Amino acid sequence: MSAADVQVTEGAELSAFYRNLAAAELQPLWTQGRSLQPFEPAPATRVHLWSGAAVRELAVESGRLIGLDGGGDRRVLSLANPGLGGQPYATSTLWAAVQYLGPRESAPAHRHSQAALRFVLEGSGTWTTVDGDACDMEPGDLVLTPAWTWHDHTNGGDQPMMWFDGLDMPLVNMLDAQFFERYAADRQPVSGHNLSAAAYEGDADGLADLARPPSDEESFSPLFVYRWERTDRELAGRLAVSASGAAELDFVSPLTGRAVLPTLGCHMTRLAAAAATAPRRKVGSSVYVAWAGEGRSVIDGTELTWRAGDFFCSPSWAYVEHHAVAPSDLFELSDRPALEALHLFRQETAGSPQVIHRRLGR
Ligand code: 1HN
Repeated sequence: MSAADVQVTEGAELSAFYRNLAAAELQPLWTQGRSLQPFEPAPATRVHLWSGAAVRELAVESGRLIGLDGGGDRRVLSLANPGLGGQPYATSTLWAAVQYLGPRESAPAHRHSQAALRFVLEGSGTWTTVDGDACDMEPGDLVLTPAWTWHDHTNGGDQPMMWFDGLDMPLVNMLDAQFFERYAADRQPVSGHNLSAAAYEGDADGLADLARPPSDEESFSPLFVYRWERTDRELAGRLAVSASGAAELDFVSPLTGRAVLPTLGCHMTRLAAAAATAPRRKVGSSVYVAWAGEGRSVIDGTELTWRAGDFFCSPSWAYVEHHAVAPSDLFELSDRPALEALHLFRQETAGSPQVIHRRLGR
């Protein structure tokens, strides 16, 4: 028997072996390459920017064309990352969307395992009721609807209302941990207005790093609304004493000093004109709302040019640096608390700005 014959025999034997593996629903590790164990995160999430003007126009159109009674409970347009194969997710772990609620409309009460938060973009006269607490929503306010809290939105005014929705939906769904329940009536009873704000809205509570040690008792912040007026004041105070022209804060529970929700973190960056943040990378993804100003961000070598109203995202382990052209505020939603809880979080800062190899945006 020649060497060639042996190889043919081995080849046929191996082919049969691989067929038998497949038939037995087994897969060998040795054919997978590095895809299962990359040397560092290799996210499918792509760096992407959604024009705020374009999103706004389509959200307004959805208000004209789509009723709230047509199923879905909410009139929501999700930011769909082009790297995620048509899934309605902004990143592999974060749902991000714009919700439109017309004058005198209300979105019915429900609850779900997925935790949610809102960053109000425009409008007035609307409140979100969270477990009986009717929280007024004004532009720049952050409103929490933690996992399994009843919530409904009511627009009692004459203006349309738009806000940014962030949910941990991809993460909770991938863990097969999602439950959903409709409330028996359209709206839940209101036990009072702005109750959590009255109880917990101390001067800088929930915005500063608190001296009090974290407690394990609460999984989410008991303060459901973080008013823009306080956020703005706190950022202004920090910027006034900042040598770099950048001021940052985390939104935290006034009770524990921990992130507002166990799975979702919120951060705000204020930049003076011409100021920049150092290139930083972290495990986990983020979605940014350009709340004020204009500037550019470099993410993994891609430069995004943004102005107030735009949305963009960063994948896990991508270097991110922000440069302001005009005085700017960036709201950031991230999955950081989930990664920290699982002891998977890492971050690092680079010494020099990134080399730009691609430009996206305006
Ligand atoms: C939800 O409950 C809201 O309450 C918004 O406003 C968006 C997206 C998916 C699932 C539930 C809301 C949502 C959502």
